[in-house]
Amino acid sequence: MDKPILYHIPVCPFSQRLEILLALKGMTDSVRFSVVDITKPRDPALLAKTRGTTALPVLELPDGRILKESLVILNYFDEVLGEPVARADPYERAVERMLIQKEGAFTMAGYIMVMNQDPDQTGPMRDKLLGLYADLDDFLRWQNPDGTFLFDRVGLAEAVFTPMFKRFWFLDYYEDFDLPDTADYARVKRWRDACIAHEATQQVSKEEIVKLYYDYALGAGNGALPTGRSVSSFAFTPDWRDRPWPPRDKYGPAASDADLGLVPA
Ligand SMILES: N[C@@H](CCC(=O)N[C@@H](CS)C(=O)NCC(=O)O)C(=O)O
Repeated sequence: MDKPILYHIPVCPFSQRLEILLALKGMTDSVRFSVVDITKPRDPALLAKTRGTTALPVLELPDGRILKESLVILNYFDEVLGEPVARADPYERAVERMLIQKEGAFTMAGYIMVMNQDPDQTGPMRDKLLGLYADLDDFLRWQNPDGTFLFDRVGLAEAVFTPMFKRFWFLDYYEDFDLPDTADYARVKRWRDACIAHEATQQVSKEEIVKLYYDYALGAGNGALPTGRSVSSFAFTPDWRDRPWPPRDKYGPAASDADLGLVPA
């Protein structure tokens, strides 16, 4: 039988949500992954399928129908592939959705912080993100104070948040940000660390995130080039494993293509 095609960018957190769900179901093979290089102009044939939008992931069903938006595709996969990961009880499913509803502001705060180029804004941005972590902590203490996950196992909320917890390694590296070791964050820290460690979420590593997102730390997102550079840190070649770790100080001298191992020195 023909498989649906998932057009995706390998390190994209929104795509990783779907990879986690498929891993939880043991059904990674039921989808064909088609890799898109974010540093190159988008293929017109794919643009025609998406009616001009460029954000990925995009799912193409065997009959040509298209679905966009990671949360939409996540729910679709959960409904059509194998046993549902979503909670069976309607109230619990609503609780799961309440937590998932918080992902947009959380994601935004972390990305704005890594891309920020004004050192005076670091403090307010840190406070904003800590406030959002505290809100997650409160929610988890409300719903499952003594547990690790939102419920008894990794579910949809974990599939949604874990890719962001892993992307926020770029805050650890470039902003020296981590959760304080205080009671205010203990519950969300337990959740975050267990999500990061779970076997179904191992599609990316800290080294990969830190190296690929160097350009974000200079304020250039989505494969855009920082001033003076000719190769994006998101380039597929040279492979990130063969490149050195970028400088941590995002306000210090910017690394060149050669410093980053993107072109021969
Ligand atoms: N709301 C979208 C966001 C997807 C998104 O921003 N994807 C990024 C990659 S991580 C992307 O495709 N960027 C390239 C572009 O928008 O052209 C979703 O959840 O699917």
